[in-house]
Amino acid sequence: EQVEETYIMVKPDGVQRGLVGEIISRFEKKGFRLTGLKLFQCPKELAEEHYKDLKTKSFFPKLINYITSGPVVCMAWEGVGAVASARKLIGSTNPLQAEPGTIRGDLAVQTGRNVVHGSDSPENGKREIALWFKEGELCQWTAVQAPWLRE
Ligand code: DAT
Ligand code: MG
Repeated sequence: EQVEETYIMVKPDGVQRGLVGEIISRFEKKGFRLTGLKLFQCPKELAEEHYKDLKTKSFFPKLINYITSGPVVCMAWEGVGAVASARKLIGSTNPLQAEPGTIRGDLAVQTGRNVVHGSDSPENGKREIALWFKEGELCQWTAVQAPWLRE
């Protein structure tokens, strides 16, 4: 049982479609702790660094265009097993294959418009939070519900 940090981001389509509250709500209700939150217009260089592992893919230029096409909502969430759990809440990359009940399964129809990002490993969680947030933008706090979430 490892406390992990994960970087979650509402992509520009999620912001444009008015899904910010809905998406935040799913992580809140699950019981993770929010440690960072901001609306942000992502510069091209940051998008390229974030998705650097996909640089050789044919869809890379379109992906960068999409992510920089409007503001995103950047979030840092923390919790036991938070990385894998958040990926489950988000669902498969292709929203048509994502299970109902997941964010992508419920709210999206195409891979190129899949409304939300979540880190794929604890290492990438740390890397991405450091990439998208400055130190003073993150908050550590004690949630009053903590003893009601874990015994
Ligand atoms: P995920 O976002 O589920 O972690 P990923 O890291 O493999 O998926 O890819 C990052 C994003 O790139 C993904 O959310 C949407 C886009 N993408 C991935 N595969 C794609 C494909 N085959 N065609 C178009 N866009 C793709
Ligand atoms: Mg990924």
